[in-house]
Amino acid sequence: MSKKPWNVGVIGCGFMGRAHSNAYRKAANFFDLPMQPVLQACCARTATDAAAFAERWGYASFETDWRRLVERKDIDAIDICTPNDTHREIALAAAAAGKAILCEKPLARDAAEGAVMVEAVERAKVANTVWYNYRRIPAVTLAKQLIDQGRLGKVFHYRAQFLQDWTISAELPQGGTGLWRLDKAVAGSGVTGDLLAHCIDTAMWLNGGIDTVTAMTETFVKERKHNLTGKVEKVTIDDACAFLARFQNGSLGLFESTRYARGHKALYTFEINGEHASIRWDLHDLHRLEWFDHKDESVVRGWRSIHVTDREMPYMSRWWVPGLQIGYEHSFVHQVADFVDGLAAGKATAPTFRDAQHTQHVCDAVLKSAGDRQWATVKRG
Ligand code: SOE
Repeated sequence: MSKKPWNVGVIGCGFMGRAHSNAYRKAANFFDLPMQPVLQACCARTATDAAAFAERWGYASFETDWRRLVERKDIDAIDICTPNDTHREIALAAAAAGKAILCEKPLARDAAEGAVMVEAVERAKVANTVWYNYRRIPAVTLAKQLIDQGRLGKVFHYRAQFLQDWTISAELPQGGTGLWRLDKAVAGSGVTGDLLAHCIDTAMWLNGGIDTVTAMTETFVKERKHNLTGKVEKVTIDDACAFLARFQNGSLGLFESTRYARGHKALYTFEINGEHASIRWDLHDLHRLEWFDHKDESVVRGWRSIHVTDREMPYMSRWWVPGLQIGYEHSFVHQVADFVDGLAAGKATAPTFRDAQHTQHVCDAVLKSAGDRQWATVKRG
């Protein structure tokens, strides 16, 4: 290996452990990275799971205690892919050990936890990022470029939805491996922190900060068997959440998320309406960006569907040839590539913990507003 190795320790071997491992393996094959990501160690609770994951993904070693992994001298970066209630403790230990930290979204269960994490990484001066991966889908990055070029003009409306349908059955239990997202003690919230956090991150990246919100939430199934206690317990997460927002640039936001939209598995969509043009994106068709430009000649004016595969488009010169699209997994590869480039250049890679903390503040305001049935102001910092 001619490049300097960059040794990664991944904690958590579930869905995101797989998505990130795949990204570390591929990033240097497709991008000219200044360092070579190395799958140095993974960590799961049991030796059987950790060994199987290490074998499948090609990790050099494994641990069953994340503290041991964080203390290891041969690890440069810690990747936190565990449930939300563990993010804070692992991040604090990793910062104290001087490791770079890549944390799965949301940063924390709430802004109070997030604040401690931001303080820890900034005090330790360790590189940090949060995996809000949708920013790095080429069509979404292209939307950012078009907006930053001023092509939309003044923005009036921002609309986003993230719809799923996997918790409709009342027989589905809550808690434990695979279902911790339904357990408020572990997840912090329901769709607000899990799904709307993505929408909020993208929205503030594309359209700037949010000042105030008014929200409503609902928990449709009130009780579920808890996998850890075996008892039927109250469900305290939000199954669905909708909110209105006022952006700092004067535009109006409309956000909706639910796990009860029968027929939708992961329908993340956003639409932005500006003075001159509009943009629309849909995760189910993620390689396309819909674009309407009022400057077009009226007889041919209409929504066009841009197939985001040309070499001039974000990230695409690294992949195949024009016309051949990429998908969900590549957003993670892009984040690894950007993070390693940033590390070598001594630059932060967004979204940092501090960026992600802005999203925590919006989520907190949304949940407060729903509880109080009143508008809530989003805290800063
Ligand atoms: C939930 O089903 C989930 O996996 C989220 O946790 C992810 O962040 C989202 O990208 C897809 O849906």
